[in-house]
Amino acid sequence: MVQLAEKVVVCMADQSIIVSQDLCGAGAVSLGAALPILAALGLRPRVLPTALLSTHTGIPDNTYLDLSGQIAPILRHWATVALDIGGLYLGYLGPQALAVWREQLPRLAALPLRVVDPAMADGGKLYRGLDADYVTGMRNLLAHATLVTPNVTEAQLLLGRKPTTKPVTEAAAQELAAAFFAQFQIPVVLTGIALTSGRIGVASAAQQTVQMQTTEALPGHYFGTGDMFASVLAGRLLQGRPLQTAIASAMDFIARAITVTNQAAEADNPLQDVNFGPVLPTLVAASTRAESGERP
Ligand code: PXL
Repeated sequence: MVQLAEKVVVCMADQSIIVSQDLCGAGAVSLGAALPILAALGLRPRVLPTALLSTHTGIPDNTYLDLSGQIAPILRHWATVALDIGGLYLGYLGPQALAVWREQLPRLAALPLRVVDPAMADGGKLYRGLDADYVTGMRNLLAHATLVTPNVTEAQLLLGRKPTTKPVTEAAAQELAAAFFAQFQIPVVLTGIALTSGRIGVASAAQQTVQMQTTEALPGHYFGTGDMFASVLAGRLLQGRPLQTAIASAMDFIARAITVTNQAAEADNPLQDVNFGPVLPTLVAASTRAESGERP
């Protein structure tokens, strides 16, 4: 029986996923978060880096080498190799890569899982270097996704609303998720919602249903939490978990990672990134337990 369960782990988890976003040499965001997380989940990332940066753009004067010219040739080469891709996950792209993906994503419509995290803004503002055209381009890209994971600012911008920065009620968060689904007709997971109750919420909307999960708000404000969330979520969905289970797993991982980061008193970390490495084993253990029939 044990052997059978272990075999199931291998079969379920041995899946390839195309991951395209930038690589920041310092600051655990984008690929720096996605690759270890997906690997811990037993998945095989097939990586299309969109750009190489010295740090995330929260640090002034970061370097930026655009790599988007490589995306189409790499995809063409991959098409000649039996890669058996099960899904795709796009995160922070940058302007050039966004244009490339607007061409390429429609061609990958056969992939059953296409998660687009429209990583472009937070705290009411677009990230440095991105503008209103980027929002328009992202709106067009979303049409080809099967799941979108904006934070509140990104959802508001994509809906053409004025971004807000204050905590929102659960009802307002659910309305935002429902409005997003109504406009784009794509299931949405609205992440990292600061609620008036003082908790953090994740609202999801698909068809007529809006659901909300909440968790304790932990101290600290970190870069990359949205990337970590989308990575765990995409990985769990590729493992075949139901959406609400995948959301709970992503929320749990982030809470653990922030707790470890806060314990190390990294308040003076100039990159303001999360030290999630120590909690990666919780993803491995949860995969193994869940595949062998236990609850994660
Ligand atoms: O999603 C966070 C992120 C990813 N990549 C780059 C960023 C940021 C946030 O600022 O600048 C390049």
